[in-house]
Amino acid sequence: MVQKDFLWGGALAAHQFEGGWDAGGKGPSVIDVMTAGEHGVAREITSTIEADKFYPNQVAIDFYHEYKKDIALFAEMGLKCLRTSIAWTRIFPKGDEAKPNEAGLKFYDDVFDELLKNGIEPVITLSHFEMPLHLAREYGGFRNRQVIDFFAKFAKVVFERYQDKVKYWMTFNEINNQMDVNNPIFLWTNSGVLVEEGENAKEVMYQVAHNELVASAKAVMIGKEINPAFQIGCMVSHVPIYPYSCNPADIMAAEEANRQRFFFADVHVRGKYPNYALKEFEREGYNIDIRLEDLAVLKAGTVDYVGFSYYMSTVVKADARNDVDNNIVNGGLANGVENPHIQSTDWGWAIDPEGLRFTLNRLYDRYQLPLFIVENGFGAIDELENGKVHDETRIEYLSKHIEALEKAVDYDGVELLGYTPWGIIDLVSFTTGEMKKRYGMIYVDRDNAGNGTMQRYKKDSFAWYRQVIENNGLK
Ligand code: BGP
Repeated sequence: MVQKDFLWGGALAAHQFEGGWDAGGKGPSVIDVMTAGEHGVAREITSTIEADKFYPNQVAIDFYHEYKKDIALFAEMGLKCLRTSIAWTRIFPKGDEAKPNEAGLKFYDDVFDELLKNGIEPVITLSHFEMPLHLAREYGGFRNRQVIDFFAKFAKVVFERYQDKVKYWMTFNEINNQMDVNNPIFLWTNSGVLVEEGENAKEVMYQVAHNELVASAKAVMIGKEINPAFQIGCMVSHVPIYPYSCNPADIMAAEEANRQRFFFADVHVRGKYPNYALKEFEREGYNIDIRLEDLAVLKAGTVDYVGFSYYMSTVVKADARNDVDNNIVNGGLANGVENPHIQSTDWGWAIDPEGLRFTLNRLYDRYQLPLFIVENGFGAIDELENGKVHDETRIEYLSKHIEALEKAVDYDGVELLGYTPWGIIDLVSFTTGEMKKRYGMIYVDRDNAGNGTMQRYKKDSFAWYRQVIENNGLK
């Protein structure tokens, strides 16, 4: 049984559900120039917004205009918290303005007030894949140290404005998935960076990562000064990488691959670079601009908790190393060495509830900080029939993951703040830009091409989750 004040909730990200991409003075973000792809077809990053292309995040599910109705549904479900993000471009439309955009600030005041009125605590990510496009195009995104200051200013403005409404914050969403330099969408959406011809992608990534880690640590310092009661966490995607066999070579290959996944949280939590990374810079001859004053900032701005997403696990085999190196993160992991013991979703993501318990133990052992599962879920095709969606497979997926987290808390003694399943209401998929990859407990009538009534329907999982929350867990 989890503790009484356990934060059962749901997770969303501004660009995937708000819509209103140019409403209330909002500027374009890096995600607003990403077209819709589909499974196996990559999303295109266009240089401007082109009239003949479809950009699914522009309207998304139009929470911007429907927020009161949607929050009423979240309240009916009994959510104790809602994890979402603030669109940086609502507050600073271009990113480098002297003054914030009042209409954008007011929108989140209204949303947070509505949530609080309904007994739902907002849990907020500062940057979930949507930095201002202007900062990406004109400044080179996080390649440029000036962007550290723009981010710090954005953080200061929102911390000050919402200090009495929000306690739990996270800096950058899944900051570690940009380690997968083979898929350009990760570096682009995290940092506003595209690798150019002739550049060493990994070296670029580490430079950008350094600047972003400094920006995150600065935000933590600023936040703590504004309100010492703030709880500010990092947010990483955690995909445990299992050795294929007990062959020591496989074990070591898995260890090395896992380290790549841990790198970002290691810095966020410990406030310094791990030796394995410094050795890699030396070995590979990477020339990273790390200044003395940065080291002091990293040390002073460590996080209070570790927020993470968990969807799947993967497998490493020493003699398949080259393939694995190309597949070491996130969506890409779905292409890793197949695990004969587990099944996958339609999108090839391995379904591994036991892996969640393993992850919780691993992260807790490594960091000795409270953890927060801020994403977990089952992306699937749902059928709406006579206003109903019978999503038993989702219920089964979530039940097994909740069982695993309960075991980690109850039996293993892991400190866990809460659980917010991803996409509590259907929204645009990040990796593919589709609507048909659905996670929600509330169905939204909208298809991949943007057609549909936008009407909301409760899926079977809606009532099931309400019961879980009411019981404070599975009974
Ligand atoms: C994580 C992101 C989310 C979300 C989720 C599911 O990587 O933080 O933004 O979208 O994965 O991924 P997808 O939407 O591609 O199925």
